[in-house]
Amino acid sequence: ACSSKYVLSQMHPMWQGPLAVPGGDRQSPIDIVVRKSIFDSELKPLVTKYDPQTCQQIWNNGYSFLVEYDDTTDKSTLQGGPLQDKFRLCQFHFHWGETNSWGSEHTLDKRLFPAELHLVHWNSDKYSLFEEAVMEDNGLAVIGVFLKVGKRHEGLQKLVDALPAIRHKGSVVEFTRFDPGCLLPSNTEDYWTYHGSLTTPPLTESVTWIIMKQHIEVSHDQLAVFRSLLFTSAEEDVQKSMVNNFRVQQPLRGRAVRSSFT
Ligand code: BO1
Ligand code: ZN
Repeated sequence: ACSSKYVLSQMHPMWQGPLAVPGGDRQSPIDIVVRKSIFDSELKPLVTKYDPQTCQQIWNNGYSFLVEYDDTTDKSTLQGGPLQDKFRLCQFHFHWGETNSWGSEHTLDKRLFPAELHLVHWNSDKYSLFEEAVMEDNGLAVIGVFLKVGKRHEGLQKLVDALPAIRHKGSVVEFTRFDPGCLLPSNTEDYWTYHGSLTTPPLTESVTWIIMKQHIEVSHDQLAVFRSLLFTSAEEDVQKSMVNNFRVQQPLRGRAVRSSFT
């Protein structure tokens, strides 16, 4: 076994260089092998209480676009499911591919989806800031939702309409009154859960992942607008399309993936 607390992660084309990251035994994303997941009757339905008034801004961070929420109070929270504590929403973002054949970070029996939504929450019962929670075992909870190509998603369209204003890395615009609950599938009772990590630096192993069984549908045109974003800033002379912003799959290393359904 590796005795060092730190391992060198693989070089990632979008990261600045190789990074020393904690652990290595519970990294994300993973392939969910459906027939190996373990039904747990103790897993409760998710309880999301999202206040659209806490929505603040949307920005291009050079890796994805982030919709950020005011997380100074418990106004937008996640409870229940596999969680003992209350978690506060701080942001959501997506990962997607250059075509509809891939783009998700998690996979189901090796099946790829064109995109994946991540709703990021931190434990406000135990910690007072994201920065504190991100270092801790039970610090974060991220909901993952797969996107499939089909009919246009009405809720997503308000977001899509804001994207041309944040085409370049580093651009930010005000974005308010967006209810993140509109991006959840109708059935939030069925999900898989496992212990993992953030999928971009700092890659800390602080995340309870909750992956929804039901996907949401978005149109090809809506995903095309995601792909019109840029990894590059306005100052750079060679523009790079923001596509394939997902991490490669990580080994399960004996972890259990539990399901809330049979
Ligand atoms: S993900 O959901 O595993 N893809 C993921 C990966 C990285 C972060 C969040 C979620 N990073 C952090 C940044 C912080 C920032 C926070 C909330 O997101 O490291 O600086 O405050 O936006
Ligand atoms: Zn993510």
